[in-house]
Amino acid sequence: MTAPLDIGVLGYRFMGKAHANAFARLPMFFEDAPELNREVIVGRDEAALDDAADRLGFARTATDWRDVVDEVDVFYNLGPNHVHAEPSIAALEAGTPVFCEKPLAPTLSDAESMAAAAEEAGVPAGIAFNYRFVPAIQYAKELIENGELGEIHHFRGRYLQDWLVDPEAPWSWRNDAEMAGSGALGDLGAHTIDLARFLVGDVAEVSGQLRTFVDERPVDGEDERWAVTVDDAYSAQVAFDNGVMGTLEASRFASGHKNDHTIEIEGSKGGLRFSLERLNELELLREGSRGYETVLMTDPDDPYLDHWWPPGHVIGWEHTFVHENYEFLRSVSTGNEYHPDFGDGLAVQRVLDAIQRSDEQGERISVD
Ligand code: SOE
Repeated sequence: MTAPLDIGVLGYRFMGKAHANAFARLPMFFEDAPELNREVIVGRDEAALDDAADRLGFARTATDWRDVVDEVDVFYNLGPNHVHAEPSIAALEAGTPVFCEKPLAPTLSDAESMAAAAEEAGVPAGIAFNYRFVPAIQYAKELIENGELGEIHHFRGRYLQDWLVDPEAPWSWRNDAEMAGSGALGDLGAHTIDLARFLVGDVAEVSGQLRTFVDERPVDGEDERWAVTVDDAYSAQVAFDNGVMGTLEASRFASGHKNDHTIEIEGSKGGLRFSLERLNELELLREGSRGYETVLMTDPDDPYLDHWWPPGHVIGWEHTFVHENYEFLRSVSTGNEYHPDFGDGLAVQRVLDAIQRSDEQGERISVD
């Protein structure tokens, strides 16, 4: 019998909860998932850490990631973007597999160092592009690979939220270029670009536009306003290596849209449409059909669905984290390759960087 994997997690807020939920669900629903010990949770605020350890089921806490990265079997980096590089590289240098939240880093050069460290370490290094693990997206990939949509012509992806449309919404690290790298572009656009690469192929050229609508925001609990140094929204026209045309967009100012990630793909034989707000469905145009039909993705032979409920019993956003953790942790225990990995994270980062440069230079930019 193999020993359980000791898990160490940096970060206990939104993403900490999403991954801890996945750790708890895995033994219940995925019989062949490796056994886990939720060993240690890392952060700076001891009281908040104790509370998080209790709620999320971790055995102990630590206030310095340096004490943890070489002690555990897997290191999860779920902190803000500016703490992705140093702890992840240290863990990889200690030979510890790493799973890191997206985008890979605030800057292209940090992302390059992280991908190089992963290459050198030769252990699994995954990035949390969880939307690959929506059953409808996996099914879409199968359809495209089997040629059922024919030759792909168009990719359209937009990720719309509205939590910053109120100018009095408080400042956070997500509004700061040093800590976040970029705004809607890196936080939301990274997901769309990953799906574009997963479903359609690599991006060769971009023409991008970034915009900040509110330049400063109130700091919670203080009588001050701090500058917003990232984009609130971006859009880009992209050309894929294989000739596919694409348009991408993300915003935190899209009134009425809460977490609306939409993908549309058209090919010579058919098309598909996916919306995260209806994640159990895929709209499909099949060859010879006059219009789109809505397919409910809850049958046991749909990707991952045999682990959950009887047909028609829908799943949610949190299940994408269970699926990605299942695949990643199995790659840790079996030694099989995991994707998306740090190489995929770096490829996305190159596109993010090119879109930003294209906006700054006012011209179309080649991704390499
Ligand atoms: C931002 O609001 C956010 O939480 C992103 O950081 C996540 O990656 C996305 O899945 C949902 O929205």
